Amino acid sequence: MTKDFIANYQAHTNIALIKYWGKRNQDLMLPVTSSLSLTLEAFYTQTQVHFSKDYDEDQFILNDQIQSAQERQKISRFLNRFRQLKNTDLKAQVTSYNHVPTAAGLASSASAFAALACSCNEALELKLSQEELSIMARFGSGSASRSLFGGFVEWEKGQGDDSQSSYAHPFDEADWDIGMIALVVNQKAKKFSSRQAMQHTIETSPFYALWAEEVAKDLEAIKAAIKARDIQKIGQIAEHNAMKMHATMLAANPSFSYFQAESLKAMEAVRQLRKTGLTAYFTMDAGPNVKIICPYSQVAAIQEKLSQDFDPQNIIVSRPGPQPFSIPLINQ
Ligand code: 2P0
Repeated sequence: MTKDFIANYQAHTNIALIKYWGKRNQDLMLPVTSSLSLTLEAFYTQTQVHFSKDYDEDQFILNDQIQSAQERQKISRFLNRFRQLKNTDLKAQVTSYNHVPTAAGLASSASAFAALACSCNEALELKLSQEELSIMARFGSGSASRSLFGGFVEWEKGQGDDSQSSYAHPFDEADWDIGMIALVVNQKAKKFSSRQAMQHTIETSPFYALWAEEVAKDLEAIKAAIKARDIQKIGQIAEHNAMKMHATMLAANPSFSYFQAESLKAMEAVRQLRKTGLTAYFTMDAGPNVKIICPYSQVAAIQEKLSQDFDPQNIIVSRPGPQPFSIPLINQ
């Protein structure tokens, strides 16, 4: 009799302080630069995978909704990599819950593919290391490679076309006074995927060549600042790095931007917070929402000030988050 293989994992999202923007090899999902992120406690995905001879085809259920054929195919391609390692053709049911508050409008592909990779590893008894799982998660979504670890995480770009050389590793546990606040300015889906946007930037932006050089410098500087627990320095470097990434998009041809009027208002609000003596710096990804890096001890004061200009429901506070962990199975 064929055995069933089942596991359920929780993985947390991460926000890059030194951004990943561009692939040197799209097929192998290899990035142009290394990047560095902070895993967040407040936002996570729980994903159960169940490989069984009872399924004729893969199924993908997200937040209790059966997903489209296109979404299912993306998951199937990801599952194929694990099936190959196990030398099995068992189909699977993937049941996933995103605990990224719907209002947050934050990307969830990082936590989603990290959780799925961990569940596949355990269900199929593959015994892959965290680094090997980071490589597997990378094939789902680049940023997912970083969600295999908690705290501050560095994703190494690796060498040449060596697919196995690019993975994440923990850099610092972030078990000190640091937090992040997500300021949600728009809940609608983004206009264009980051995957297309980063490729368009590489192909058309004259600023892109500078980007890779800047990232190398920012990465060294932020690592020193993290080791020194100098949050002001960390914030300054992260804020500048994010703006340089967005500048590459403004210089693309045709140009594009994820900035919306409310994003600019949020960035200005953060600058004003600094003028009142608070320690707060912003970063922004491939969407209009703004994230604020600050000491956790200041989140209440920052929340109170921001509540004067933004809906308190749209101000979501987080501590640094953990690496993925196993959770009880969902009743079948
Ligand atoms: C990051 N972003 O480092 C950067 C900053 C967005 C801006 O990683 O094509 O969804 O699946 O590798 O990981 C978003 O890109 O893109 C992202 P793919 P992904 O967090």
